[in-house]
Amino acid sequence: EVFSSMNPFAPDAASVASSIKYHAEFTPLFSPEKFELPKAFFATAQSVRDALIRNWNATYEYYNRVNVKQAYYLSMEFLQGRALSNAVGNLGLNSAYGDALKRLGFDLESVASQEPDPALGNGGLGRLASCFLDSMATLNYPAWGYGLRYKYGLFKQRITKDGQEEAAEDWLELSNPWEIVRNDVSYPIKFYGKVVFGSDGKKRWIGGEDIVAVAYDVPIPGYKTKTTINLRLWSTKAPSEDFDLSSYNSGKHTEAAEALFNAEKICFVLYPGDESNEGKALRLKQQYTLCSASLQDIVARFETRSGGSVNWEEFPEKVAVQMNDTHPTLCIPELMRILMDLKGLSWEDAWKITQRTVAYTNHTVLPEALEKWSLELMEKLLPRHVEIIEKIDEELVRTIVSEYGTADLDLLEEKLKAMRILENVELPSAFADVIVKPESKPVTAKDTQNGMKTAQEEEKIAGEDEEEEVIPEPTVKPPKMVRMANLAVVGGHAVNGVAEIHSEIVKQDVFNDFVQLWPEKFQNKTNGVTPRRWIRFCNPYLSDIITNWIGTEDWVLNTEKLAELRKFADNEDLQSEWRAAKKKNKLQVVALIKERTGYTVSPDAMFDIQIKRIHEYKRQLLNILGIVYRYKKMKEMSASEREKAYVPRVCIFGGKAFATYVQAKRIVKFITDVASTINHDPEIGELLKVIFVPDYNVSVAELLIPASELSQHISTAGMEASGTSNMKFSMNGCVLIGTLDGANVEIREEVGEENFFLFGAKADEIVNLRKERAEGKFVPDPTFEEVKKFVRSGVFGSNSYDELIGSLEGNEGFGRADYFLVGKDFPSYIECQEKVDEAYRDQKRWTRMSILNTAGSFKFSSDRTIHEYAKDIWNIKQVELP
Ligand code: DL6
Repeated sequence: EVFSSMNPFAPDAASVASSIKYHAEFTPLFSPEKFELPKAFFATAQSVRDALIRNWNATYEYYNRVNVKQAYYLSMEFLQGRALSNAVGNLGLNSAYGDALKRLGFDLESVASQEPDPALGNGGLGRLASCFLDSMATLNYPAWGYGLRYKYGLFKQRITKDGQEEAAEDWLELSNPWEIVRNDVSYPIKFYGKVVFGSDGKKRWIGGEDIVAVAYDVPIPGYKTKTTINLRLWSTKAPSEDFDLSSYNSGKHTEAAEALFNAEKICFVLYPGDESNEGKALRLKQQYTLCSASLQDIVARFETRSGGSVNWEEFPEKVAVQMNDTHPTLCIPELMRILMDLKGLSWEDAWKITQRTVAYTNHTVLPEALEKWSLELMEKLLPRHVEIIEKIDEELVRTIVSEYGTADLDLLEEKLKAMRILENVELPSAFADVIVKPESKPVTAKDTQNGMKTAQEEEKIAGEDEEEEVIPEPTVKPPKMVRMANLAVVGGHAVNGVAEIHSEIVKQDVFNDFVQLWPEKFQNKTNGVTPRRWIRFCNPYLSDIITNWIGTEDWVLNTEKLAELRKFADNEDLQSEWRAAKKKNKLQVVALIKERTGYTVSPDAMFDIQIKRIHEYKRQLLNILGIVYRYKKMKEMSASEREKAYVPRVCIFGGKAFATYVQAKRIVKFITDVASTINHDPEIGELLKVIFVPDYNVSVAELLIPASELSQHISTAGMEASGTSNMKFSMNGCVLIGTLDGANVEIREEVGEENFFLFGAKADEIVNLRKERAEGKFVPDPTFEEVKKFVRSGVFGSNSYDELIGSLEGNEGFGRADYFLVGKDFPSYIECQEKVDEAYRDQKRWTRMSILNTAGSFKFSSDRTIHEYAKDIWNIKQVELP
């Protein structure tokens, strides 16, 4: 038999089958005699990749030729999920691949399930980046993603009797069939060293440690288009001359390879623990590697596309750089460095170009998540960048002084404190004398030595006769820090939040001072998710129903069409088809739960799901305490009362707690303890089951979301920037219970308030509620006291959960008194859950709510979001390939 590659123009089952066989034979992953499932996956993926590469080449050949403006999306995370079904689906080759694999004795679904789920991300931010790539390609926008190729993905989560355990996720163990290593595309990256003046009078960054970033390209296909864009992931290695051959030959093997290890370890894991100084340095190295390699690559492409005549002023007309959160903020000083030190531009020109090129998306208002780096560390690691940042800070101080003047020094001081990029750092010398008020001039050790007195000393002198000697406290200087969010706001031309309410909070609270200066920079871009992966491919049963009732499959590209379902919301035929599809999806989850946890659950119970990172603000604790309360009430009833009062529920949790986030890990442990008590209680039976699905990832979400009936988005109002799983659930006909937070607000508006279960305090009440709480004015509802007491009574094992329950009360040693207001929202949550049961009992009403959720979800396609970024921030145009 002659093996040939697939015919790209007519990929029928026969040519696809021969291409798969070709790769099974010639791609040397497994021994040739074993053409079993894993090998079938690799061979199939390689064959699909051939098709992608053809389109990928055509795409960039064309972009190079017409020299279009291109957007570059820089992100530390891309949570891609499995690629095979997505690629085959986007290429429209489902039946060709399905039939071909059948001929070879396999089915597409089982082959696809062999693929490891690449977890190069942590949560919403990374998955959003991947949804954006899908939309950019689908909509034919010239775009490109840049990230890091972590050797290990986000950890594998195991659930044991002690709670969560983490293990390395070796997703590359059998290699990644999608990537193309570009050994010819590599850039030098420097750390440490020093800055000197070159003979031309320009600054030079020399010495230090040099590594190399190497490109790995992953083609990203659009849906029903030839456009295939690139996700370029950087891996790090040592320059070849760094291998110390003579040490090696003299027997010092480890020392000889030290430089290799030092370079490679940069890309070992996403978010390495950063409690140690080494951990912090490693994270900063990761961020700088991403920024430097990507910008060197972008600049090189700009130069190539410009041919012989490079006009740097045109750079922002050809390049838009989007920084996904603050992690890539070093792009700003790095682009400045490249333009000034390597391309010879003046500060003024480089600054104009940088500002016009770069934009920043904020994804969180949690103060602890707004990144700051120690100036000392940064000075060591990136000395040239610190000089540039200092100058940007100085220019900013000049702007603030000219805006606010020196008449009201208190006001000026307040503004400088809030807005400066450098924190706890003396004012640049040009301003020191102008602004510092005599009485607030910080007292330094030198001052006291020179005879100046501290305030305490002055007081002591005044009351010398009556008071005992007061020993002045030594002044501990707060650490000097670089505030990356401030740098991102100053250095970029646009700043956007990710949902309406979040963008308002960004404007009114987090960056309010900057809004006064530059109101035109601030925007909202409500997140979205790709309807390809998140309905069409993960929920084929529902997709077929939608297509049949709307009469076209166009909704996959034009989600506005989903609104047409509204007119059929009460149609009994649609309703029964809708329920049947949900049931089929639930059956798949029943099997998943059995396989992963050993528990058997009923597909007739309501599937109530909360899947997201485990975080106190997301309030998994509120959910599980609600379940505990329900359980307690059930136990107080007779069997018949119980059945009348409650709808059977399977409460499903999934999510990972960051390895060093102790409280989040306690929450995981508590959920699994509650699960094991309730699930083994014969009195309760199928009325209530609690499941923690271990190792939650994109593939698990693709199964759970289509099967969901109720999903929980119950963060403390004002704390969830947007949420994106809320969008995925709603699209899949799931009804949401939630607070007025993030994108919940807009989802509720779109699907109708009667189709959303709302509870809890509102964002603008939170500050006061916390204040009252701290002042001891909060009177907990009896239901809350009751549930806490029940937990402490030992029903869920010998653990007293002091740290968890204590955190809700502010007991000494357990942190801020119920900072996330679980106690405050508990009664309204319980009441709302009763309304959920009541609605679910009426299946017609429930199905109507479910249909109206799908129908109202059209706004939340990432296609809409990407159109908005393209128009309002990037200024790029759609370019269809000829
Ligand atoms: O914008 C994507 C996603 C939002 O949907 C979530 O609400 C938000 O929590 C998440 N933010 C982050 C940033 N974390 N940090 N640091 O993941 O972004």
